[in-house]
Amino acid sequence: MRIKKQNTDYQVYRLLSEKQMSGEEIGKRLGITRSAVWKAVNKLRSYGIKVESTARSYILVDESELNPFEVADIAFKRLDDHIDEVIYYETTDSTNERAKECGKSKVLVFAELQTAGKGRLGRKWESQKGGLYFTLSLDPTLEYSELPKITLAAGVSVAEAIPEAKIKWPNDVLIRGKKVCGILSELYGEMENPMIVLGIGINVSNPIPDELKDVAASIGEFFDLSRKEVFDSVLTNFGKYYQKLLEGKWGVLRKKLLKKCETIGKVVKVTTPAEEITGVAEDISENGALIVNGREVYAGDCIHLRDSK
Ligand code: BT5
Repeated sequence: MRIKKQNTDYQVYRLLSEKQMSGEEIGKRLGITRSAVWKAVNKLRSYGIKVESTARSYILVDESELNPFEVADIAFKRLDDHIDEVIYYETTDSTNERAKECGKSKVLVFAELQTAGKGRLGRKWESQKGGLYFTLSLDPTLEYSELPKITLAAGVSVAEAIPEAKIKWPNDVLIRGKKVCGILSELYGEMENPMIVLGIGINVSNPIPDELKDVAASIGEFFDLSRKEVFDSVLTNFGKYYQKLLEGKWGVLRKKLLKKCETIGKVVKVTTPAEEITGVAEDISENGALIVNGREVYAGDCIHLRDSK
């Protein structure tokens, strides 16, 4: 299902999410007839959204869970100029694949569950119902060299949305050592003019398969947070930090990252396509790289071996 900012049903949802309103008032505000309002309300109901009607007004029954219009509302509010269409799936293979297929920027693809969720290097991302799985198709003017910073900005955005959360460089968010979020940013399109998608998977209340329980967890095992709360906070944070990146203010983000990143100060083993580097993770550079033994590393699998002191 596709929701654009200018869709009447979305506009009606947005007004009703602020306060109850008569059909006449909604019609006036949106410049449409009362019968068009009624049609839009029925469309919302057909998606399972509870809208009560009294003699005087329509009332949106407050939902603590996410529905497609709530996803769109949060995306449009929090990412403002950066998203103007939301594509919502009950089930899809991978939101990153769907976003790439769109071939345009300013789109957020969201799924309740993924049948072929992807990690890096062809690995699988378990995506059962109860988690958050979404992908942002980003500004086409972004240089692909910004990719590591975008992944890190997303990590900080998630880590700041969850109590106790820490970042394990480059793309994991952990609570008490267990992975609750993974991030996969990808380049696609033409070589000379690549586009960027940013995929985020967060375990909120989805079950974790037995074989991953030693390394992974859902937020719900530690904190009582709804998907709506987590989604809203993550997008609020990302909206802020993405703007900083577009303005070239990486320094602000780097400071936030250093506070949340538990990789710094550890002896690590980083495996890149070219080599394996073992040493102390000293810092995150001005370019968004991890500095290990004085060398810049932009991407790779990282294992924390021990504290350096
Ligand atoms: C990642 O890869 O952590 C990136 C995950 C990105 C997922 C999002 S969901 C929305 C969007 N659409 C997609 O298809 N993907 C993105 P990596 O660092 O390679 O970690 C993968 C490893 O994490 C697996 O090999 C497992 O060990 C572990 N893992 C798999 N599913 C997990 C889960 N739900 N929670 C925690 N760990 C998991």
